[in-house]
Parts: sequence; structure tokens; C-alpha cells
Amino acid sequence: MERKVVFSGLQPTGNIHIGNYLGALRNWVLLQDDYDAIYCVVDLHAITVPYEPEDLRRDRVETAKLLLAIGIDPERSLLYYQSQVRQHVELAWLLATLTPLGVLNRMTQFKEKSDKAGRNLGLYAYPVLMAADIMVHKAHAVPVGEDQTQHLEVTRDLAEKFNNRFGEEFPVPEQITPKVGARVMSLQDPTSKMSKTDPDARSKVLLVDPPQVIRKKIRSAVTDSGHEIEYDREKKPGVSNLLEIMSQFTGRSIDDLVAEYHDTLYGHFKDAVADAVIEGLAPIRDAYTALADADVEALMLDGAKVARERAEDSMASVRAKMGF
Ligand code: AQP
Repeated sequence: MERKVVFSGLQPTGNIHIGNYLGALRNWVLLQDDYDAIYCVVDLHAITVPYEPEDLRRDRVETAKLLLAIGIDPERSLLYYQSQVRQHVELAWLLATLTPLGVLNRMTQFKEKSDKAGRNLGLYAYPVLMAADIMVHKAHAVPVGEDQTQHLEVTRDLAEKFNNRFGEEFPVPEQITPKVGARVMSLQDPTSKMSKTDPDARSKVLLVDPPQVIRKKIRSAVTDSGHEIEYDREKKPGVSNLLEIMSQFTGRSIDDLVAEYHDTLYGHFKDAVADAVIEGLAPIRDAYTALADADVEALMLDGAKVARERAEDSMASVRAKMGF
């Protein structure tokens, strides 16, 4: 039986953090076993906010290296740079003609990012390109963090709309989001999500941070009033965020961690969280350091070649259905 397709993308904006890892990337690795897995470094999305070309060149290959380091296996998954497969952009244009402006006006990511990045058409149309990324591979499932729920709804609507208007073509993809870790919060402001673009370096632990930096950041995490280690995202958002992070890195349940640390001091608890994160990230950092840029670029070119062939198959059918 043919395996279902799973697709997801990661922007090469540097600063890949444990929120990206726990919310999405860890599922990417796990899903390789059961799905036909296609993963993409979405460099065309990354230029919707101000950037420098030399940074993009560097961040692209570093992001690809990180994906390999966490366990994306080119023998089992297709991995490539979005800009090397032009069919993404072609499908985005076709889908744009089916996208009502009212839908894009509601997108919270556009509202949040355009305040900082300016209001350009690319940022506005971001969800349409994301829909094309997913649909060009006829993906059935998309592992993403909770912040992408709204964009995925746009994709689902576009798939249904296309199928109704032009005939059955696209699966309506389901979102795969972990129960714990779907929304890792900033270490400095546990009411906002951990974010690559947060200028405060202490707000996020990067996957390649050295152990002493990880410990320092977790020690300086904002905690809540009171002294008990308890899980309550409303009343104790700082401690709850640390508990979720620790639970994800140790594989232990939150109840189990609360039972062990309930009466310990915040400082002791934070050290235990830091230990768990350092231990969990060590193999990733080692694997990342061992990879050479040139080898990774060659691998990405191979991936793009296969992705182009697959995407072209879909596009031939889409073009014919739309009257081209
Ligand atoms: N804090 C988070 N908790 C859980 N999952 C998260 N993701 C992002 N932040 C968190 C998930 O990571 C995946 C990759 O996202 P992306 O490359 O598209 O970047 P993003 O969503 O723009 O990431 P950031 O860190 O949130 O960057 P900025 O600062 O630009 O907004 C996605 O699946 C996302 O859900």
C-alpha cells in the first residue's frame, strides 16, 4: 500500500530554538518511519521580512545541517531548498486566485510581523505560498507547532475549494501537533511564545547553544510568585513552561516531575531543567559540528532534483484541470 505523504517546512532564519524542535521538528523525525516524508528549508518564506543575502546563504546551509543533525535521514526523507523547486511558486500563484482577501486580513502572523517588518505583499501572501508548499506534494499530514494552526486552516480551505471548483486533486491535510510542547513560551516572558525573531537572546535556547549558555539562560528564566513547583499555565506560566520543556526532554510526565520537585527551590529545579536540556541537545550539537557545508549543499541539490520531478507530476494535472 502507498504510504501517506507528510510535509513540513522550516524557515532558514537562524536561531532555531527548542520551541521549533519540541513543537515541530521532533515530530518530523518520528514521522519518517510511517510516512513518505518530505521536508523543506523554506527560503522563499524567509525573505518576507528584512534580510541580508549573505545571511540567507549562511542560514540556509546551517538550517539544512541542523535538520540532518536532529535525525532527518536523506535515505528515508526528501530534503531540499524551496527556491530550487519552482513549482511551489507557480502553484502559489494559481491558489492566490482562489484566496479571498478577507481570509488573509485575518491572519495574526501578518498582523504581528508587519508591525515589525513592514507590510509587503509577500508577507501578506505567506499563507498562500505555505498552502502551495503542502499541496504541491499532495501531503496528507503536516507536523507544525500550534502557531501555524490558522495557516493550516487556509490550506485546508484551499484544497477543498480547488477540488470543488476543478475536480478532485488534493487531500485535505491534517495538522500534527504534540500534546505537550505545541507552544513553548519565551523564557523571559512566559506569556508570549518562544520566537526566533525575539531580540532578547535569553528568551530562547538554541539547538546549538553550548552547555554553559543553556544553563545560564534557564537559570535566568522568569518564574512566578510563590515557591512551589506546580503546573498551572494560567497562574504559573513560567514554571509550567519549564515543566513542559523538562517533560519533553526527559520523557517523564508532568505529574511525575511535579511530585519530585514540588518542594524544591526554584534554583534547584532550574538546574535540573538545564541538565535535561543539555543532555538532550548534546548529540544534536555533536552531529551538527561534524557536517561539512559542501556535502550538505550537494545533498540538497539531489533532494531538489527528486522534489522537482514529484512536484511537476502534480502541476501537470493541476494545469490541465485549470484549463492550461
Ligand atoms: N514557541 C514555539 N513552540 C512550539 N512550536 C513552535 N514553532 C515556532 N515557534 C514555536 C514551530 O516551529 C516550526 C518552524 O517554524 P518557522 O521556521 O516557520 O518559523 P516561525 O513559526 O516563524 O518560528 P518562530 O520561532 O516563531 O519565528 P518568528 O519569530 O519569526 O515568529 C513551525 O512548525 C512552528 O509552528
